[in-house]
Formats: sequence, structure tokens, C-alpha cells
Amino acid sequence: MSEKVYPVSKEWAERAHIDKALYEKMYQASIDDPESFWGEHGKRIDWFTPYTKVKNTLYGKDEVSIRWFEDGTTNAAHNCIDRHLETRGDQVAIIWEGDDPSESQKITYRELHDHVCRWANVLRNRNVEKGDRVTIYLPMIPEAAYAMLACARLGAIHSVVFGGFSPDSLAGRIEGCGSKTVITADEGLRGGRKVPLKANVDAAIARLPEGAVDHVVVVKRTGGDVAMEPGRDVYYNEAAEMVTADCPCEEMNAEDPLFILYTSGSTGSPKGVLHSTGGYLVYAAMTHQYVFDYHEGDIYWCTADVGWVTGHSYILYGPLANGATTLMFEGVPTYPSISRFWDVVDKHQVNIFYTAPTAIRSLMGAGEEPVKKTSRKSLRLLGSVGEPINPEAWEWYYKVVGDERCPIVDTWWQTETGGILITPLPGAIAQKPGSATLPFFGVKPVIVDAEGKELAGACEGNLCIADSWPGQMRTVFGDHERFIQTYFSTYPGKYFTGDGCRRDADGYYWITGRVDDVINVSGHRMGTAEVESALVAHPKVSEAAVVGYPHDIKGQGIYAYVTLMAGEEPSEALRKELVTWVRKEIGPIASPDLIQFAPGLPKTRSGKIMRRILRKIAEDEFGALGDTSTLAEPAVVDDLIENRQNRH
Ligand code: 6R9
Repeated sequence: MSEKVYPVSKEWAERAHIDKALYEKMYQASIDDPESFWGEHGKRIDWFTPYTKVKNTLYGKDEVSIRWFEDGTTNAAHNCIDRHLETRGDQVAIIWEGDDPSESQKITYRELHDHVCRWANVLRNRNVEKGDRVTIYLPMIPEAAYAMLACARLGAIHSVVFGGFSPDSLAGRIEGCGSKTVITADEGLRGGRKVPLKANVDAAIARLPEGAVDHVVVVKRTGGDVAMEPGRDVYYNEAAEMVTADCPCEEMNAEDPLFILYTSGSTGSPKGVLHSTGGYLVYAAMTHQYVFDYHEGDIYWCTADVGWVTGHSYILYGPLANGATTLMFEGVPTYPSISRFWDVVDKHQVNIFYTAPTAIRSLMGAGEEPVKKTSRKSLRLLGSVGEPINPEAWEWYYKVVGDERCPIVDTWWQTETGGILITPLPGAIAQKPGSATLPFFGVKPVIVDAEGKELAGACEGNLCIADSWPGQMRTVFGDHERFIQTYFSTYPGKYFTGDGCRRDADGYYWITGRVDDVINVSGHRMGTAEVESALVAHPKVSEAAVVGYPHDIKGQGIYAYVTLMAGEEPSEALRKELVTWVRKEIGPIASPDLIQFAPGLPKTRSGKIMRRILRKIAEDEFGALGDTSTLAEPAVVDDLIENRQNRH
């Protein structure tokens, strides 16, 4: 691991909102007296009824309850739009850059208000009310932002499903939260290729019980020919002609839900992570301002998809709550050329750029020239999120993309945390490539050993957070018991993140990756159990075990061990068929990279699959298998090693 240190420059210490002394002072205050600290910072958003209570949180053994600002009322859309109209109605809120470089749009705060009100009225005409769930399955077009904010305006709970998910995955997410309304587009457009979104919605609804979905609102993106079911489906542009651009904001309690976002865990089907209104918005806005050192007039670009939490907090809610100009990009980094990111930076004069290590690593492979031929002079700060960034990629990002001028904020957080928890603040904290560095205000990281004992000083173990912060998820939608089980039962009294972590002698945190059965593929979370159940659903598969292995570009790849039904023979054709099958069942992000056909899987005598062994073999590290004495059939391991798929 690199131990190089990049100190904060004098210029940054002076220009940034927070310098070292202020960070230390504010951090201490936030830990010593969270009540006063957040009582003060909660005021950064508008409240219809101001709160008098700030923090009411319990990490108990059998009970976990998390409430922030619980007697205040507000509305997220009001904070992201209406309150800016007087001072910045004509300022650009969203810059939209299309897949095709000839297409872009600038939407002012006033135009955003009109669009969102119309959207809200269209939804209201379809009986969407406060508390109802609405599933949004859209590409990266401004309508995704309008639809989300329209839900927030009405007090409806949006559940955005990433456009890369299959009809099956979409169906599970529609059913899981019981949404009767689905918003989609005819087709998406990415890298010049069309994505059949409406057809996927139709296929998803066909899998649900009759009448599960009442309304499908369809945005015309490509104008492609799609089936429209009379009475159920409507084109947005037609419905919008019937409504006005005026719709009041619903008054929401701070703890009323804002959105659900499904995410993978180590067991079972994806969980509906539920975030509420007040605390989430305060936290997203505050981290956006301080972590990215956002200043009035900055052009800010986060390359995530709105289908992930990064898109929710750092394309939409955080930046808009701060009255920022946020760029939304429909395309991919390599289309029409591998310089696309930097072309867009130059075209829109982007100052703050936030992306994922997997993108950096894949661009790194094409060398410096496609970057260096662009100017990038407007860039001031770079950010990274989604997975650990290896020091080599960090250095490349710093030197080649940022011309050694821009600090890098390596931001560690999760769908569950709502916002960034561990990160450098660019004017305050010296960076070490590969380390997310130090906690944000109000965040108390602790590292525990396998028994739950808190470790002190420099150490390595499992990362927990000792106390609540306003952006924390409140529950798993419809299953509070699962929330407690998943996050609070492993180490009672603490929120367990599922990540391994090292703390160095300077108190810096280094995330080492998941310690549970979650694989992080190109920054996307996949539960091994989900991929396994997709595989065993194939008629020729008897058993499957899935593990992650190190992958140069994706961070981790998916390695599947498959045993076949009696009478079935392994073949290249079957291998391809299984990959296609998993893509169809879950979506392209779940495609196994390597499949090994195995006559048997290594199991204990009680029938538990020994994943530790499978991981080692997948890593091509079979010399160090450790204790294999509990194996029921030691011979299966020899076969697995013999036929391993990842040879160095
Ligand atoms: C925001 C987001 C969460 C998991 C998390 C961790 C990994 C995210 C990271 C990072 C190291 C970083 N992760 N950021 N690991 N350094 N800067 O990605 O949410 O999709 O829920 O994933 O991603 O393993 O537990 P989500």
C-alpha cells in the first residue's frame, strides 16, 4: 500500500469552506454534542414548521429506532426548487448532456419548477398520493429528475430501478414496494445503443398478478415504436397537455419517507433501503457543500446513474438543495470516443468531477493521449466513489486527469448511509492515495475484531459506526426486523457496514472491501446469493456457488462454480448459455466473468459450502487453502484446482 502523502496546498486551505483547524473543531463539537451541532446545521434547509427536537436514536439489541428533527415539517422538492426561485430562478439547475454529443439542454430553476409541477399533476391525476410508492425506470434524461422531484412534491415515495436491470429484477422491485404506478421511457440510449425500457416494463408487469400496476407513464426518448396498453399506459407529453404548471408542495414530516432504493446484501433478495425526508436532505446537502467544496457558480458533475444512491444524493438532492448547477450525462465514457468525459468537461467548463474507480481504470488502459489532448483547465476538484481506489489509479487520476492541480476526495459511503461518511475535506485533510482518510462531521467509525471487541490505534478489522447521523437509512421497507438483523445484530449496539477496514497510525481509514457475501463489480453491489439463485433456476444446473475475485478493471469479477444435473455435459455452448441466462434473469451487471463446471462443491460434513476455499481457488491462491480437515470429500478440491479458470 502506498503511504505517500499529498498535503493540503496553501491555496486550498485558504479557499475552502473548511480548513484543518475548523475541521478539528467542528468534528469534536459534532461528537461531543450532536444535539447542538445538528440542531444548528439542520437549519440549512427550509422548514415549514421548525423542529424543536433534534436527535432521537436508539441502537438497541431488540429495538432500533432512528429519528432526526422529528417534529419538523418540510418538503424536499421545495428545498431543491421553490426556495431558489426568488434568487436564482434564471440560473441553470441541470445541464443535460445527451448520449450523442450534439444533444444537450440547460434547464433553469424556473423551468425545473414548471416541469416538476406538471409531472406532479400528471401523477396526481393518476391517483398518486402521499405515501404511495412510484417505480421509476428511466434512462439518464432530465425527466428522471423531474419524476423523482414530482414524487417528493406530492409526498409519494419513489423507488428508482436502474435501467440495466432485467424485467425479472424490475418485477421484484415493483412488487416488493407495491407500486401501482411505473414511470419509464420508450427506449433508452447508451453508447449509441438502444435499451428496450418499455418492453421490459411490459414483461415485468406480465409477471405480476393481474391489476398490480394501474398506470404506466411513458416518456418519448427515441420515438421508437412500443406497445401501449389502452387505459393503463399514457405518453407523458400527451398527459402533460391536460395539466397546469402549478402544484403546491405537500407538507411532510421530517421522518416521512422520501425514497426506497433496492440494494443487494449477503442473503436473500435485494432489500428496500428506506430514507426519510429531513435528515437525509440536511446530510446530502451539507456533505455536497463541504466534501466537494462547492461554491456559488460552480459547475458540478457526478457521472453516476440516478438508479444508484450516488445519483440520488449527489446528482439530485444534495446539489439542488444547495442551488447548484448539476450536470446529468446520458452516455458512457467511451462513446463516441474515449475522450468523452474530458470533452464534456471542456464543453461545459466543469469545475468538480466525481466518478468511480472502475471508470478511471478502464480509461487508464487507453493511455494519456485521449486525456491530454483536452484542456480540463476548468477542473478544480476530483472525486471517487463506489469501491476502493487502488493507489496506481489514484496517481493516474491525480497526475493525468487533474494535472497535479486538483485534490482527490475518495469518498466512502453506502446506499444505507445516505451520504458520504469517510472522506478527505479538500482544504483540511492531507490525502493518501487509496485511503478514504477521516470521518465527516458526526460520524464515529469504530473497528472491531471478529468477536466485536473494539480495537484501538492502528489496527485492522470490521468497520462499524458507533452512533447515528441524520442521513442514515431508517428501515428496510416493510421489514424492520430484517433491518435490525442485517445491520445491528452482528455487533450489538453498533451499525455494521459489511466492510473490512484498516486504521493507520495517523488515524486514517483504509477500506479493504466487503467482508460479507457481497461482490463489488465496477462499483455495483451484487449479492452472491442472487447470482446463485439465478444460476440454479436454469434447468441444467444442480448447484452453484459464486465468489468474487480480483479483476483489473472491474475491481472484482464474478466467479461461478456450477455443478450440473445428472446426464448433463459441460461445454462451451452451455457456458455461454449460462452467462446469457444470468443476464436475462438479473441484468448485464450480474454476468459471470468466469464459470467453472465442477463435479462437486467443497462442503463441510454438515453440508455448508466452504466459500473460503472457493475464494482462494478463484484468486489462483490455492497454495494457501488453510484448514481443509472439516471437508466431507477432500478430493473435490483437487478437481477444482485442476480445472480452475483464473490462471496467472
Ligand atoms: C455509494 C455506494 C457500498 C459499498 C461499500 C464499500 C464500497 C463505496 C467506497 C467503497 C472503498 C470507497 N465503497 N465507496 N469502498 N472506498 N470510497 O457506492 O453505495 O452501491 O451501496 O456500495 O461500496 O464496500 O460498502 P453502494
